Amino acid sequence: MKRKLILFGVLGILIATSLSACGGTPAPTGLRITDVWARASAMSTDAMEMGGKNSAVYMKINNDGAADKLVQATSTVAASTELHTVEMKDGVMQMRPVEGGIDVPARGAVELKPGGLHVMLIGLHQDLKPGDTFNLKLTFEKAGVMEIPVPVRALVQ
Ligand SMILES: [Cu+2]
Repeated sequence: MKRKLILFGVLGILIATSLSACGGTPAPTGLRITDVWARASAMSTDAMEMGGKNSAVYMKINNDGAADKLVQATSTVAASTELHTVEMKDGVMQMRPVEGGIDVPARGAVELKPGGLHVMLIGLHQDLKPGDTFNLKLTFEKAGVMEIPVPVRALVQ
């Protein structure tokens, strides 16, 4: 009888130790961002005349865990940073803000690429030149905030 009690006691300590070990570090999110790049900004006077320079960031969000959602992106290189998608309207490709965020499927991936989903940089404070790098903060519904470096690449025509 006494031996059983001691055994349970040891078990209790083991469980308590493993629980506190888990509590000390953030849970692994399972999100991996790959293939990140931003389009180099156009240096033409046309862009200036149209009220400022814009650019876009593309990436692949890989998810090894449960479903999540990209709800916000922020950066210091532009006046505003929005999540956009592209859709066909009256035969014309148009982009618009994504409502409610970009879904990241469980054990899957979502790709932000030219002609589709993208992070829009509106009103650049500086030219984005090939070879430059800037930071982008991504806020996910479950995983929280992730800050990633974004390399700038020339637009491939
Ligand atoms: Cu856009």
